[in-house]
Amino acid sequence: MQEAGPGPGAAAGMSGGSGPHPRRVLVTGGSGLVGRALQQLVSEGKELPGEKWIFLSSADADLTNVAETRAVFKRCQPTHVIHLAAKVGGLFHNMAHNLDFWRQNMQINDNVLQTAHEHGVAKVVSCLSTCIFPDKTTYPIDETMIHNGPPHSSNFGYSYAKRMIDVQNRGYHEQYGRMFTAVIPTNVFGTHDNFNIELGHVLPGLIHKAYLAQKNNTPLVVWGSGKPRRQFIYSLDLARLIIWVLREYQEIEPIILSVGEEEEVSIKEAAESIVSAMGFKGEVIFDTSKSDGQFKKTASNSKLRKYLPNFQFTPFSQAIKETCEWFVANYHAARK
Ligand code: NAP
Ligand code: GFB
Repeated sequence: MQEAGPGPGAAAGMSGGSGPHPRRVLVTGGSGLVGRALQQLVSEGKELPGEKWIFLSSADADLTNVAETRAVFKRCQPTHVIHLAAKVGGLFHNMAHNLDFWRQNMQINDNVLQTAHEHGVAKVVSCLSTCIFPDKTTYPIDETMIHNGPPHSSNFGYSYAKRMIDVQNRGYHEQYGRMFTAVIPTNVFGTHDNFNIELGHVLPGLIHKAYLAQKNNTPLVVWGSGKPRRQFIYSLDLARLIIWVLREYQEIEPIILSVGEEEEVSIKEAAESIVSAMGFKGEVIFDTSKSDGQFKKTASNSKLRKYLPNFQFTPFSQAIKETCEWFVANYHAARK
């Protein structure tokens, strides 16, 4: 359990927002990709005076277990919760374990939301994902479309579990007036990601593979055709937006947190950015025997832009460069 006490300065450009002070903000999943980005911002002084931030890992409590969930809430006494903890994986991990993704995420989410309710937590911000939207849809996707049809078959377990958070949030608000809301990030990447090639997401997987290809003088193998398209958000940008949601966003309905549609890139283009950032000079080949997964899930960030028209995302090439440099410098400590 990582704790950050009252920081040296107020969060830049953030008002106090709703809820009691001093705040005790409990971050479930605090040791993961997004959690570590939040930790970095808080350690840089983004918390408000008098706030205490507590970052959990599964070592502090297995949140699929209700007794452990209750015990850690009792210990931490949070006033606010950022709920990131989840069984998370890339396309190939999801395809192989849809039931596990369903069961574990359903258990985690029900335990965290019900325990937060029992503790009278003032606000919970949970996480959905742009990959949970209906596969057969019009574009761009927006927040109103979550339940308009089945998700892509590759990750139906994860997708349905995540959709239930939206149902739970509405239930806790309708029945108990709880301010339980959610964000819908697009594909996230950054330092402290899961760089495991079999289980992780595409960008950390390609960064790890490029590192090994360079070291072993072998080709870089990109799985699939490279044609699918994705919007990628840098974990530090997502963390900045999540802090804003915690303090300012007052809707129960979820909000998409993504770069604009115009920032969407193909997997091939993403691979080229990684090749450039890693300085890889070898051959790049596409293994089309591997699944492409969902072709696209182009999401609109116009709701976010209505609130934050001037928010600046880190340029993709800069974020990729920072992530690659971190991975090379921390190869032995990185999750892989
Ligand atoms: P991550 O790097 O895999 O981290 C997952 C976090 O959840 C870790 O802190 C992990 O703890 C914790 N956790 C997993 N199972 C747990 C359990 N049974 N009990 C307690 N803690 C548990 O995930 P992430 O990428 O940061 O994702 C954070 C949130 O963003 C998730 O809700 C995810 O669905 C959502 N999201 C992610 C993406 C993406 O592209 N990464 C995109 C959209 C939405 P340990 O460190 O101890 O394992
Ligand atoms: O990030 P990713 O695994 O998940 O991306 P999704 C998969 C896409 O990248 C497919 C291609 O088109 C793959 O063929 N790809 C190329 C690779 N090389 C690689 C590689 O080395 N590793 C991986 N993983 N892919 C996930 C959902 O979908 O999106 C999850 O399944 C989650 O539930 C996540 O929500 C955000 O973007 O396809």
